[in-house]
Amino acid sequence: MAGHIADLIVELKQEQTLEVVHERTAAGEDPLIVLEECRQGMVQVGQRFQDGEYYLSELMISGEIFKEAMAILEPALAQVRGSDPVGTVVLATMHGDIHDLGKSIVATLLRVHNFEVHDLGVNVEPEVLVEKVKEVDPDIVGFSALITTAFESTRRATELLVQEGLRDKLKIVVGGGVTTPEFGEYIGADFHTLDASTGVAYCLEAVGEA
Ligand code: B12
Repeated sequence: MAGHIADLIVELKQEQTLEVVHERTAAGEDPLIVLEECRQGMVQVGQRFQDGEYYLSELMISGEIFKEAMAILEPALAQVRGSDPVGTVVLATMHGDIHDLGKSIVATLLRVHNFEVHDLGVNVEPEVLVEKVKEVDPDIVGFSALITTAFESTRRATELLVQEGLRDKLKIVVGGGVTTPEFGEYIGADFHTLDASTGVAYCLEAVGEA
């Protein structure tokens, strides 16, 4: 039933959500459709939080449900992938920011489109990101930012990439609820979006796959 999973996530029904995700995936349904319904559920939870209807505890529970649903979907998503990676992406949420749901969606979609993804997680120090870039030589660095206090560490990371002579070898993409095109310009990103699919389309174009 369309929208069913989104409703279950909004109602914080953990067991039922995971059961439905499992059943629909096992029945051979396109995992991207199931993923999209989970994403919609999270968007609605975010809306309720902003409307003052939900509090942090509800956010945390829904975040857990979302992550567990992604873990169930992962094997099915792996099957829709090809074998040779089309490019390499380093993803991070920088120091001061622990939000990672949007980044996880981006990581999943990039993997579905056959990118090799190095997800450094949350609260990442700029130096750690730069070390990873040196190690894996990515085509793209993706930043996720959900809280304004992490804006400076995100900018610092791009400054460090410039200082280390790494900036010209890659594209920088940024997304996340509180970001704007102006923030993208502020940190010197090549592309800004609030939509994971648009971000993936840009990455495919950047590696000549679009
Ligand atoms: C869920 C949530 C949480 C959860 C996070 C769980 C987790 N594991 O991530 C919890 C409860 C832990 C949490 C904690 C806090 N939160 Co909070 N949280 C949210 C909330 C409601 C939703 C965020 C979310 O996950 N949205 C759903 C995802 C799917 O959307 P998204 O991240 O935007 O991602 C999409 C796109 O932007 C894009 N995208 C994202 N990243 C990237 C990266 C790339 C490269 C690309 C291409 C695309 C892309 O793709 C995604 C899908 O399309 C937002 C409100 C909101 N409306 O954004 C507040 C919000 C972000 N939180 C906020 C705050 C203040 C906090 C706390 C400080 C609260 C507190 N008082 O303790 C702490 C943060 C501590 C910290 N240092 O980070 C504020 C930030 C305000 C600001 N201007 O800075 C917000 C905006 C709420 C508000 N209106 O006040 N939060």
